[in-house]
Amino acid sequence: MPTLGSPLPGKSVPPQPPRPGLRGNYTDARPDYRIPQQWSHYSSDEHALWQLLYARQLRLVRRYACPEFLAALQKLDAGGGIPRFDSVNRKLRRTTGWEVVGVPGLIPDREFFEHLAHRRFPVTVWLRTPQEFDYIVEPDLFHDFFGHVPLLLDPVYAEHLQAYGAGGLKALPLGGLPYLARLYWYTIEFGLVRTAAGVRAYGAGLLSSGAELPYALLDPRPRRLAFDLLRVMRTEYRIDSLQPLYFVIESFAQLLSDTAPDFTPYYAHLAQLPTLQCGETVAEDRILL
Ligand code: HBI
Ligand code: FE
Repeated sequence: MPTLGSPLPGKSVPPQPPRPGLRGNYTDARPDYRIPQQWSHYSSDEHALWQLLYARQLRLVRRYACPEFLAALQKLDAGGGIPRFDSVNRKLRRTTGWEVVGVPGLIPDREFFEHLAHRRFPVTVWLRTPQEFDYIVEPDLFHDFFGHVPLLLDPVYAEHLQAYGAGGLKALPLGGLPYLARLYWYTIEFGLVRTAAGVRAYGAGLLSSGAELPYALLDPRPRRLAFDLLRVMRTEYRIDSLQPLYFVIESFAQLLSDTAPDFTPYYAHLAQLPTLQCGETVAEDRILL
């Protein structure tokens, strides 16, 4: 008689969520955590909620997002309701070779990096509830799609994200994961970029947030530092509050070139340096107003 929890003979163990308490349903996920989007299962209320989230964010991104994001968002034309991944993928594939794959939510780092390294972006298939309109703890369909997917149409950003995934797979055995998680946080999630019109947002956590997008660009409280790869990889971050610190790149080309070298020597160097809390300052910091 198999003990509780062990798979029945011939049945494989379903992929486990990376931590307990996550909302998504992982039981039917494939070994690489993909699940079908099942677009026909979304209710009219969910499509209506998507339209409201999209309309609110569109007003904000027009003022605060980088031009590359705005141009890509227009191409995706996803404001009318929850987009179909298969039709978005036809556009993505012919533009930068990327595609989105449905997942139940957060997935373990290895599988996440594996998808990015093969130009597949994992997008959560479930949408937040109306009560979570302004803030949600876990990344949902709106955060992942509205925040992360448009810039996959930008060739330089798309190349960087694939290189980031490949770097993640190399980092796993080297203990580089915490450093890469910080890099992801301060760029892909909360990054700012200098543009001809001034500093603008490219990070998905900002672009999909009603409150943090204007805060990141207008509020005098957070510090905005010039991007410095090792400084970013030394710096802790907080996941449950508005960020006290943002990093500003000059361009996606700079992000791509600064992160192009092999990181192995960086990990050895970083292991010797004290971790910085997000409120700390070091002498080399270039503070941008
Ligand atoms: N899983 N679905 C999903 N989406 C993410 O953004 C994500 C993840 N797993 C791990 C992860 N991000 C972070 O650890 C990155 O820093 C790697
Ligand atoms: Fe995200």
